[in-house]
Amino acid sequence: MHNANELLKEKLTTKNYDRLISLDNPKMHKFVADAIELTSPSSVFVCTDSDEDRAYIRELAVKNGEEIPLDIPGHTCHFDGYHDQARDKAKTKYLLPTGSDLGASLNSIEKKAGVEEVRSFLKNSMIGQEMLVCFFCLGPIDSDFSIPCIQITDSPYVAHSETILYRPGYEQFKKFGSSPEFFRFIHSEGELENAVSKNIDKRRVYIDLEENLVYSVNTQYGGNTIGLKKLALRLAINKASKEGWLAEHMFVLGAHGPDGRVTYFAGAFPSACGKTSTSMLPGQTIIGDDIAYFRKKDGQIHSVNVEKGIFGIIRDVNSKDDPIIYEALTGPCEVIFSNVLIDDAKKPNWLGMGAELPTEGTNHSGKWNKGKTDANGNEITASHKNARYCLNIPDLNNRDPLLDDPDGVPVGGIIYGGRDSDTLVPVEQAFNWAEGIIIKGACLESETTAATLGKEGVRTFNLMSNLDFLSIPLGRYIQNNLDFAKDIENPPLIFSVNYFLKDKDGEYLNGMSDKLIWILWAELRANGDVDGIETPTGLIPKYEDLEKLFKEHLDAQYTKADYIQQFTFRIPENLAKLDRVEKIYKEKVSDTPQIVFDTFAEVRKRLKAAGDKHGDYISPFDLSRTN
Ligand code: SPV
Ligand code: MN
Repeated sequence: MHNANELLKEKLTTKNYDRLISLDNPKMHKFVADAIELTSPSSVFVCTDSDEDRAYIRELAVKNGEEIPLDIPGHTCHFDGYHDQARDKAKTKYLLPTGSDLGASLNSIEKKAGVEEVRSFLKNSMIGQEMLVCFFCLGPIDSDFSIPCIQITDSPYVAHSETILYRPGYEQFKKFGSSPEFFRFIHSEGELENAVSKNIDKRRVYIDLEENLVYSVNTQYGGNTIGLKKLALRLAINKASKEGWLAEHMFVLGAHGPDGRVTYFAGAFPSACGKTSTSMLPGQTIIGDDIAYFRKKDGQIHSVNVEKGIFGIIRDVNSKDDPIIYEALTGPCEVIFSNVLIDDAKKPNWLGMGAELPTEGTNHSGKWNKGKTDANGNEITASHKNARYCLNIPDLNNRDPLLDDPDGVPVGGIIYGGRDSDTLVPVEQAFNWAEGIIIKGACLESETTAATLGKEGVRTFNLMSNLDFLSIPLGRYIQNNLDFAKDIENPPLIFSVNYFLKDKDGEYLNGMSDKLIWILWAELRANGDVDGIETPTGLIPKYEDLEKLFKEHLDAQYTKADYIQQFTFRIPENLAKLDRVEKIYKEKVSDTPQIVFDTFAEVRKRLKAAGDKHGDYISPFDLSRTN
């Protein structure tokens, strides 16, 4: 490339050139110039933080057909291609420099070959398109947590989503001058056919950890394209590991205890396992629903939401189970719906919305009518199971007042949850931080969902629900988590929750709203207000505390029979889980810290001793009598 500045001057209008040049950052200029040279856009738009520029992006998405205006002002719908409906794990790879090793669990490609391949797909990919150059900030503005980012994309849908999901970054870039420490994302949807990416076989998401740079091409689905979301999480995990903080796949919630007390919880759940709905629990306040950073401040662990919006799964959002989101989705605020069913009245419809669905309309398969099948003869549902909505948290009436606090919020508890039909009780506190990280976080398993491509319902290991996004060896990641609280006097308590326990007939043992009770019990525990009953793996609630919480918050009678059925400790299932997970660490994770195996051995001993004493299935009342 010849001089970056000259190229920018030549290709950009004066207005856009001035916008770029008034950010005094040569590394960023070089990145933009290289992207222009590579992708050959017909024009370049440099987006500042102004309302006018954001409106330009919004309107462009409609003009180019990537978004369709819906009946309510501010609402639009975007469709991804039929085979581009979820994160593509197989084609998401780390660009691995010669001589480095991320361990067998992480998907990688030799760097030189990978860069060549992805750049060949990006070559001339923006001919005839406008390149959008956008600046955002991960985490609150002007904070120790902030990471400035630049997103280059030819998709106004991607840029529009980011203006909703992230804090603006143009002014941040100005403040932080010529520092080379920022994340870079380049995305092209590639050739389009009916407004969707055509060359799905050439879909790639390649991540360069040395350069803090991610390439994404021939895809539109948000999880593959919205740079600041899961692509940035991968970069952040690597950065955090070097700098001694944590980047997690977690919501952050203000749980409201007695007398106006607010205790903040962060929680990790694999995609489509109740993370967003936990962050939205009635009567509580939301900081974030997907990605959190953690740093230590004044002897406490503090956390921020990396985002300011939600890219949530719309399936089963209805006025009864998710009233706050439902209200936002049916009211006049800015929302991008994706992969839902649009009817003649330009209304969005989705599975589980609590109303009868139309029998025809337009969805991710084009013109749709009930019974339509795809090329493989599978019935196409009205909306895709991974259909989503994208909205601003400030538009929700349950936003927490500390959402944008540059210091974040102090964390009182960490929660790990997954889709588990037969093993873990609904809520349990770990005995201490290390056991929490190892037995709750590092043992997390979940049955797969529609959020990634592939078969659903398969029990899979998902370390802290962050496995899809890890960019460092698994053992190191666990060690970082263990070490993080070492110098903290009273670290947050760690809990597991399980909303998906089933009885022998396959019926769920809990209602959707019960999760509120588990979180409020955790809130009481975090403040020392109630005692727990010891199990081999931690502490579970006493019946009378749950009975009171159910009465007070759900106006429900929680019976002893419910309690026994749900909180019976399952020794064989817990042992089997331990065996499954231990096998993975033994066989696949060569850098597993020894303390993980030692803790497994210790917990296995406790499980066996409890089984010998009480039998395989132990009623919580029997456990409480022993204590
Ligand atoms: C998830 O799948 O965990 C999401 C949506 O939050 S995605 O952007 O696809 O990652
Ligand atoms: Mn997520």
